[in-house]
Amino acid sequence: MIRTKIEELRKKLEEYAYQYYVLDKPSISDFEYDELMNELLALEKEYPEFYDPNSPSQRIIGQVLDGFEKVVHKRAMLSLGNSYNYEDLKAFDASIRKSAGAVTYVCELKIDGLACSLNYENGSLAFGVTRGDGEVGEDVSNNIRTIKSIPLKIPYLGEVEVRGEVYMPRASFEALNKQRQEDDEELFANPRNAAAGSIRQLDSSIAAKRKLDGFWYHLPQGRELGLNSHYECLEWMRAQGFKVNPNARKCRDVDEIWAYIQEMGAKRSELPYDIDGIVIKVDDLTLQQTLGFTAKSPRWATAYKFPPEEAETILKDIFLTVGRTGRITPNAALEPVRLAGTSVGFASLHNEDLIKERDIRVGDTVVVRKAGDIIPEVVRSIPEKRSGQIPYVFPDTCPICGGVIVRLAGEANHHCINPDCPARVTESIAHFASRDAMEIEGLGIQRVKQLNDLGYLKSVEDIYRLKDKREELVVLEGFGQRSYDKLMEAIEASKKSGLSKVLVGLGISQIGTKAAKTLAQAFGSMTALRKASIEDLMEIRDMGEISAQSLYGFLHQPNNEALIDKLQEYGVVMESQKQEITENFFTGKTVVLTGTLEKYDRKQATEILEACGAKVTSSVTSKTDLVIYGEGAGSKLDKANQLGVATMDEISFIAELQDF
Ligand code: 1X8
Repeated sequence: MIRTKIEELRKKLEEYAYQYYVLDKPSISDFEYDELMNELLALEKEYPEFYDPNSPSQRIIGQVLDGFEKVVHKRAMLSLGNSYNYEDLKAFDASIRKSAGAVTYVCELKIDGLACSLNYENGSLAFGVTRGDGEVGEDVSNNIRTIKSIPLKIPYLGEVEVRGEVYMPRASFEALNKQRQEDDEELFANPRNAAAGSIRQLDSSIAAKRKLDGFWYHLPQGRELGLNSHYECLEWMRAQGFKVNPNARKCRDVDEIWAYIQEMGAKRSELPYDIDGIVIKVDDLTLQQTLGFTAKSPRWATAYKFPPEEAETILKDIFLTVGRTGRITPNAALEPVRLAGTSVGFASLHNEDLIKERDIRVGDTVVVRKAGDIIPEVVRSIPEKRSGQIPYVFPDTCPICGGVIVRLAGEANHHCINPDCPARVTESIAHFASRDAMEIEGLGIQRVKQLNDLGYLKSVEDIYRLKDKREELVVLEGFGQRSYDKLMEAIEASKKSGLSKVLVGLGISQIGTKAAKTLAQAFGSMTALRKASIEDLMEIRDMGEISAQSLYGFLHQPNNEALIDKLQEYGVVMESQKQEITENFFTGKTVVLTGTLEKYDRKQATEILEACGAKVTSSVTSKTDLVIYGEGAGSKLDKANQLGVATMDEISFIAELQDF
């Protein structure tokens, strides 16, 4: 029977995946695994009637969604209280001992990923949800299924929820960023951001390529399953096929906990994944229940946070970089040093004052730290290790164009004031092409610099002239027919980005994504915007005098006028596009608000809905699509129910809005 054959293959493949990804003990070769998978794929294609979302084939095929469904968590996903030192742990232990005599704790690693909830029914993965704000998360089942160590089937047949952390192993993270660098794509700051970005991909074939993993550490229904301790919960999950971190340990007092913390702290940099602390939980489930929860977190657990990791190294040089606006940032070139799992060779020094205050000199031995474990910074220098280093003098010329640099009174930053400074020009062009602006994929800063050096890209408008240079460009290093054609397609498509994207792309001081959207909606076209006075501009929501002056000044500066004219001539659309309202749940709906909402007053809620493309009316009729109700809603809600009009409470309303 075909059905039996398919089911056998699925079962075998899952067993092999378990051995490989959970136990780390592969029992067949990759080649044999691929053979079996191909056999399954072929059969499933031929017999689509046997489709199963939990077939191992779904781990690689993937699905494309329009958006994620919101899911209200059956039990809130709480955060933990924090501890930072031995005393904090003593206090935590004392508060527990008030309710109990001898207590056993379980200490575990705190994985730096994103918390998710897995829900099984009839032995199958039914859905997987992100933590979200703890109350409402997003259904990311398709992406969860691509994580090979997560069981799609489990022996237990009841309804059960398992919680844990989805993370990206360091090796996957490094490989991903390397690839992104080659493709001139924005890099992820750390494995956690990369994991979060991957789990929120609408196309799960992308998530499948991201090599995510997960550790599972919480079983909210432990007691209902007849278990007595958290440690037993971990064992139960392990027996069901979940990947449970092997470093959990029972501890009987604060000194044992402290020893565990020291031991894991020392092991931290060698782990193949990031951790940001240690979680300490009361082991006994009955005691957990007695202790209960505060509004925000369980009383029976705490998270010990590691202090930011620091390392000593030599400051080899201080060099300046110039941004799009001419702002100059001093940076430290360091003797590479390992810090929180990565090699650090550069750090920002922010500005002149910071260098002076910390008396940081070239050649010094310095202490570096990763602030929030993301951006490395120079914390201090160690003067005792100095041998003749002289105080740093901030240069008075731009390192790129050699022009004067100025620091205005009351400002922390120096600026290069030469508008033709090559650094400013290339950064401006790359900004115009960036994701927030015209979204021209393939025109990152490296490519812009290359084309600028060669004279092809001296200003933003030159972007739209590259299409006349095909023969010269396809022979350039790292280019070729295919990437040239792709770039030209992206450039052509960018012309239709619409007014708000153009406004962002022009890089006008004070005008960011949000202001640009509001302006585009209010004025509808560049022509109208150019005619507006400062007063007209100030009438727009959230536009203050400084933003209005900045925009007005920009639009009436002759060089900018010429640039905008040129762009228009090349076919860049400068009208606000209908699609500027990203199609969303509320678009096109007739909505009635009733009762008192907690988060917004009536006017704010109306503005938000209108910005979503909804029409807000006051009475419920058969034409009403949706009634959003708050506290104390009465007759309008009753009427909606009578007429069978859809209704929505405030939590779902807010959840729906979180998409944008
Ligand atoms: C968060 C985390 C917990 C654990 C590991 N990593 C985390 N990020 C664990 O219990 N081993 S518990 C937790 C939470 O309750 N917010």
